Amino acid sequence: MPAEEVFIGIGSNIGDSIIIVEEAIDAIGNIQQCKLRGRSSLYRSTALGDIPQDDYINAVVKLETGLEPLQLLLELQAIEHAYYRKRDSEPRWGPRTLDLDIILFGNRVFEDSHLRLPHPEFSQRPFVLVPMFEIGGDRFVPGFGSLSYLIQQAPELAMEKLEANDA
Ligand code: A4P
Ligand code: MG
Repeated sequence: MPAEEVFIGIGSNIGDSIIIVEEAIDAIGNIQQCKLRGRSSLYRSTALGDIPQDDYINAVVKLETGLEPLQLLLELQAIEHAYYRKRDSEPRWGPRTLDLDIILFGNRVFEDSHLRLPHPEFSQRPFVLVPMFEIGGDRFVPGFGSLSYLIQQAPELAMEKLEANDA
């Protein structure tokens, strides 16, 4: 299959988030035409945004996929739904059981009403940038700059990496 390298951001702050994120990583690895090529540690961080809510557990995975971006988005939404995320009743940036975002899809730049690539907020989110750096080291993201530069300029956010035995 002609494979593209994809980074997916995973977040949860409702329920047993550590277990939910670990199960989501397994589920992503089982999507058709997808091979898991790397996964970050889990990170706990203060919620970004104006709505007071619990801390998030976040991680990033790297995939190779033969799917097209919108096909992959549908697969990810099916996994979100499996965790009973009630999309219509949740405020934007509010608490969520499981949130899966496509961060980068190769070097594709794309925008329609369902999907924006790269993810519009990724460069401002330490809980995405730091796990990406952990998986793949520094890399240049066209139109944005290197991950190390982006990490330096991103807003500060209280964040800790969980060791394996914290789970
Ligand atoms: N969509 C467009 N582009 C993408 C993409 N690249 N990947 C569309 C995935 N989906 C994309 O998504 C709404 C729609 O975005 C989807 O139907 C899809 O077609 P959503 O997941 O329901 O998100 P939302 O809540 O409406 O807004 P948004 O901006 O996606 O919220 P976020 O960005 O997911 O933010 N703080 C910490 N510490 N950690 C977090 O993980 N997450 C959020 C939620 C807020 N604060 C956080 C965290
Ligand atoms: Mg989302």
